[in-house]
Amino acid sequence: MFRYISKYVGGFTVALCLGTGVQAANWDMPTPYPDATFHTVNIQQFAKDVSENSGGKLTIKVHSAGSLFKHPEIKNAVRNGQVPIGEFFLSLLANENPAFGIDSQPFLATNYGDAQRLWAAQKPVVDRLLDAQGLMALYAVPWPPQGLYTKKEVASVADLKGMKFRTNNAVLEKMATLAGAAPTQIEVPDIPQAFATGRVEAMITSPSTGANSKAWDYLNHFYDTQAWVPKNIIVVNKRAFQRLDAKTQSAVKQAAAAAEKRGWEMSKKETAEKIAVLKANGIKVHTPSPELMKGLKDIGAKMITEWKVSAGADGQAILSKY
Ligand code: PCA
Repeated sequence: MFRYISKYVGGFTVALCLGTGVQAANWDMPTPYPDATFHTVNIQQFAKDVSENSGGKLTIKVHSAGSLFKHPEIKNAVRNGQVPIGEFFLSLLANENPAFGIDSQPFLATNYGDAQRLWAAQKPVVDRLLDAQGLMALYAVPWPPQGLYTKKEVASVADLKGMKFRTNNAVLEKMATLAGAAPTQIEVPDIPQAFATGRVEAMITSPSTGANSKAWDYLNHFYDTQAWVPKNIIVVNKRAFQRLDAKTQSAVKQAAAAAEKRGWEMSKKETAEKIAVLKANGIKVHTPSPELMKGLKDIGAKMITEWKVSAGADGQAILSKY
């Protein structure tokens, strides 16, 4: 005969299974992205692996599409212990410290090999900055290379002038501003509505997000600029992690390592697959004109020069290692 009691400790539920001495934890995990997103699919597998690896001692319930916490709140929710674990777009933290935003700098790392090297250079700094906030990174997975989506055809950066431009962090906001566009921050689940109501008319994102947001319903062109390869990161609250017994901790770490490996492979596969989906649904997929590429790269060059100044010694350490 077992009696279960549930106790709300620091924002998450710990179920005590009395009579066996077994203590199981249930973690709620917010993510900003919808269920069909490959990152979310990967997280569901991660959660399953954690449960299996830990012999059921830890279960993770994924709350997708910003349903538990909105994207901008997720990091602090984990930091404050409102939830023990969460996912967010790493470069969303660029306004906190430029080191978080290096993977969203236009044309610095534009393919998976470079993205991997950049992550190796960036990780020690990210780990240290997160540690100081009581957080620990479990793993990071990139989105496919970022391309430009527009309603109207675009031959050069001059054509972006005045366009209402959807952004997802301060780095892209800067880029849009330098291009003469009018940036508006919009979360992924809100993209279709923002286009449909005319709040925006262009965006830079992956083939994944374009296809999953059914871009063909509200725009016509995709320019395969392969401009950067930004990452999502999964972080835990250190105190919550330390409350797990050693075996469960290593079960989590093992599942995280597998998720990182699997996620990078999923991302690589997504690129061609989702470009094909865009095409099949009538989006015109363009190789960007040399003029458009030159204009975007000039903006990238300007941004990295400014980034170096603002990122200081950490920035220098990342770039010289990269
Ligand atoms: N999709 C997310 C992050 C980058 C991407 O490809 C977004 O558009 O916000």
